[in-house]
Amino acid sequence: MKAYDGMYIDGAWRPAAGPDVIEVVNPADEQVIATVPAGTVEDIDAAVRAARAALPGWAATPPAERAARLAALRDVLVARRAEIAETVTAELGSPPKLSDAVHAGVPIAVAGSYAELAATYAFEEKAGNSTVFHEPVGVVGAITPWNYPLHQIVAKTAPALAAGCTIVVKPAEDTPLVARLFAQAVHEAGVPAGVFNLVTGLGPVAGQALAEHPGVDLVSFTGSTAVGRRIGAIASGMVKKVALELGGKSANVILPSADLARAVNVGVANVMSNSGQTCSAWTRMLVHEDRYDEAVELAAAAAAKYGDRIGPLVNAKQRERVRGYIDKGVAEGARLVAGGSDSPHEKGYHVSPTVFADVTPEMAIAQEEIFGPVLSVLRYADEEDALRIANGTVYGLAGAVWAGDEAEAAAFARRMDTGQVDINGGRFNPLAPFGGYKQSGVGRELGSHGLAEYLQTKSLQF
Ligand code: TXE
Repeated sequence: MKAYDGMYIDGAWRPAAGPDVIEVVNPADEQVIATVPAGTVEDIDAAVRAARAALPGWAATPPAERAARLAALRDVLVARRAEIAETVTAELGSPPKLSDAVHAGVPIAVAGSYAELAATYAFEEKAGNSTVFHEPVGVVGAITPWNYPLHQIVAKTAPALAAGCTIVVKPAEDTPLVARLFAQAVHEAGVPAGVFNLVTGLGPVAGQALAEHPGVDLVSFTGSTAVGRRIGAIASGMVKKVALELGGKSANVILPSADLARAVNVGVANVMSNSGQTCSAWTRMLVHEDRYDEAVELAAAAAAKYGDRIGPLVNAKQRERVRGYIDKGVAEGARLVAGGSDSPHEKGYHVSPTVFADVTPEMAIAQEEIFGPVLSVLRYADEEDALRIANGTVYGLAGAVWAGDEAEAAAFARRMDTGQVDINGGRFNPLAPFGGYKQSGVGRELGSHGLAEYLQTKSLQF
């Protein structure tokens, strides 16, 4: 057990204002592996002051130099890749392969993409007789969740720094260790003091203090809808800018012309990966009634094959929440064809890969975000029915469409009320804007659209 000390504020590790600590638990064996300080209002205030003091200098730093720091940051993340993966495995419980490929690999790709974007983005443009300048919004307050702990921090920090903003990050209480590692990486990359600051702490204390701080110009939040609403209300009440990335209930629409086996197998893998703790997961599989039974069989077999290859959920609360949804699905009359709420594990917050058949669109398991390894398979009668079901939730974050040819799938995807759709499987693209329609959120992350969130425009007329 390690007792970590200090907050990264103004370019150095400073003692926390109060004595309280947060215990970090390994969800695979339920052992306490570390403690970190629980930040208070005073810590947040010190961090925001440091960010404000650093803002004029960083905003005036030429984009090429900001790009150089981001490239250096990417290089440090590459050099520390194994350490990142091990840290995420320890505090999130993800299998080592996933920790390397996704939890370390994706942030490296995103940091790299912003090193390039900072160098190439048109921070100044002409519009008729005007010159339009894209200037940094100011001090960013970032509140991040635990499900992709480093990615969520990098997806906010890299564009903020590229834009010329300074930032205070309050990471999730379950996963503060990789956040601390990231602060070290920022330091090693030569990012000037005060540009990036980290305060670990509880959401209702440190998170709330950050959202409410008058020195914060933009609040960027990823997490639950309930907290997102609260933060949105605080931010808009204070006329701050706000970006919210909330939940999802994404549809995986398998059209009759699709390669069914591939669509189902990739679809199951998408849901089970990271033990289902992915806001964009394709948790509703929509299959034509003629191929429904075949798809259910394939999905159950694919899920059973996963068995122990998925890690535990992040904590006991999440496991109870997911088990609750599984019990609810059974009570609502859905048919359990793989998994269930029992787990063969003695230790750890495990839930087996679970598949429900005979799910109807109004059931809770087809409407609400479960955030666990639980797939619902729904049947549709024709394309219009599929579209109605796909669009029939309050969410609109992501989705997938499979068809015999890409054009057919893309035509369907254009009619979906959702921010991102993978066509016949898709491929991860760090430049693709990511964010929600409807109640999945406000704003976009990644690529140039993600950078634009951290900019405000000024025009001069000549
Ligand atoms: O989220 P919280 P939880 C969804 C998912 C999951 C559910 C609950 O459905 O099952 O949310 O997860 C900080 N003021 N997502 O309870 O509480 C908190 O410290 C300011 C989807 O873990 O929203 C953490 O840093 N901040 C999601 C962050 O908010 C507060 C990823 C997220 O925690 C706060 C995670 C407050 N009052 C969960 N209360 C996604 N979209 O990817 C908490 N926080």
